[in-house]
Amino acid sequence: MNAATTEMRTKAIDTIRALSMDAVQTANSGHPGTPMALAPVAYQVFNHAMDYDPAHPHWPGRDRFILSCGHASMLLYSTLHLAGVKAVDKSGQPTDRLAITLDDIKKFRQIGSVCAGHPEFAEAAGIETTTGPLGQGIANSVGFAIAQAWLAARYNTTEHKLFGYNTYALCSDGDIMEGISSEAASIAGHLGLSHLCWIYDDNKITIEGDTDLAFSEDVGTKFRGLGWNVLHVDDANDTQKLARALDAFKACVDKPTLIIVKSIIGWGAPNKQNTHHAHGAPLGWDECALAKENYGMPKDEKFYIAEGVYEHFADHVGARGAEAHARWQSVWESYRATHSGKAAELEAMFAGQLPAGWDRDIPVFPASDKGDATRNSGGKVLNAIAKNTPFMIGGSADLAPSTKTTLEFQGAGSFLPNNYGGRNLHFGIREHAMGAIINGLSLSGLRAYGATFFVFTDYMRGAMRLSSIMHQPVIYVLTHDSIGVGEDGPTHQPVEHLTACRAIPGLRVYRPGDANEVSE
Ligand SMILES: Cc1ncc(C[n+]2csc(CCOP(=O)(O)OP(=O)(O)O)c2C)c(N)n1
Repeated sequence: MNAATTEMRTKAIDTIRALSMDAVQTANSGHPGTPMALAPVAYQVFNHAMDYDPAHPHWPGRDRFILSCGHASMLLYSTLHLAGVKAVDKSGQPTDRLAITLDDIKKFRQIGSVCAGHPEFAEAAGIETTTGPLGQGIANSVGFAIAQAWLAARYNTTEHKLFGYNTYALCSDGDIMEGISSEAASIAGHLGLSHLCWIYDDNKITIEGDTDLAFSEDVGTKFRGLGWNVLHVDDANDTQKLARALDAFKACVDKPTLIIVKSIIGWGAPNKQNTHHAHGAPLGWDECALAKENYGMPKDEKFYIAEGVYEHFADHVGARGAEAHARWQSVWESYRATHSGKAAELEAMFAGQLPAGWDRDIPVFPASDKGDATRNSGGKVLNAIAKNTPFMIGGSADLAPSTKTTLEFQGAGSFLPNNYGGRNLHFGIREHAMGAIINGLSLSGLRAYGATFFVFTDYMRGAMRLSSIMHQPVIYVLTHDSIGVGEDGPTHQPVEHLTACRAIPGLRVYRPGDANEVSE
């Protein structure tokens, strides 16, 4: 790499930093320190690792990037802006407009800007999922990776590698501490999801201070124990080391990868870096100016983008992505010509539609005095719909025999480490991760469902709330909705759960009273 390229790379990275701190300072609220620290990581992943076409942000074969530490939202917004990611219209087609304009960044956290405090799915193309509640994004990423593995198993052919994409998730100490991430990492390791890469920002700082206050686990050893490929980068500013780690991720074919990156929060801000004061409050214009001086940028300019920075992104993520997309497009054209039936299924999926005839076998149940448990009719209806909706998958948190949610028709099968084509997912006893994973499946285009006893919605409410906020058509099948659950006793009696679910904004709660109400 020559000196001019290195200089431009540094400028590009520092521009992410400066835009982020200026936006936070202008809003007078937000989180400047982590975008400043992780700018090289976002730069490297987008420009040199991902196949992502900014001109077609909904291209189905794209690599995905999730910012799980959503409070660092300016990192994502700055990067998507500089990468020139295009806005999409209602049908997901790219337009000529930018998804995130400089004006949006200047109005960070203000009403009317797509740059909300935390990234909100569908506000701007390039935001693959809503994040903010720590742990959810990385757990979503497991759903993304399961979707990729499933789509590859079901639709790829020897000549047509339609689905080989990678999912990158950037996460913080808080993400890793949350219980949901252990559930999600455990199942990802068990399944050997090798297209999944978590990048953990090991900066040792959280809101209350140093992580020594509450966190002393050996994350690398833990993840190795969970079956992950664990890599280390000892300096977030060393893009060569980041590049090598990202290459090692791509070379690993049997495990998910965790890259543990040491960073300094608020890097470059002389009085605040490496302290929790850089986490969640504006630095102050004086400190911003000092940081810019350190970066070699004009210290009094705000929202400054040096000449050549946009072009640098266009020459890297833009050019790489356009090439990868063009290659994919020709594979897709050939697939459509030779596998028209399967291609039609995928087209419906890409368009967010249900296939024609999805409801044609929904049963009508004869009237009966005795009636039947709605979980039984629920299982029949679910099977009838799934049979005619080829891209519908789901499962239960180890309760399928009770929730009656096993897909039993021919060819359904189980999704297992050695069989990624199965349609029955076995989440294990991990309700919270199940909720986040089905969100990830849904965001990947699949129709997804998850099942457990109604009382255990307590264990996955965080994910259910996000399904609702993101308007994802996931289905939660919640059985044993009765205080009459018998000898299981009070721990298994859903008492307040109906009210609690109905209180989640936008969550549609149906409580069928008999078999035919299930069908309806
Ligand atoms: C589930 C959840 N609990 C609490 C918070 C509030 N919160 C935001 S950031 C943060 C911790 C910050 O530490 P870290 O994750 O290491 O991020 P960094 O300081 O490196 O930016 C907390 C507790 C949250 N966003 N989500």
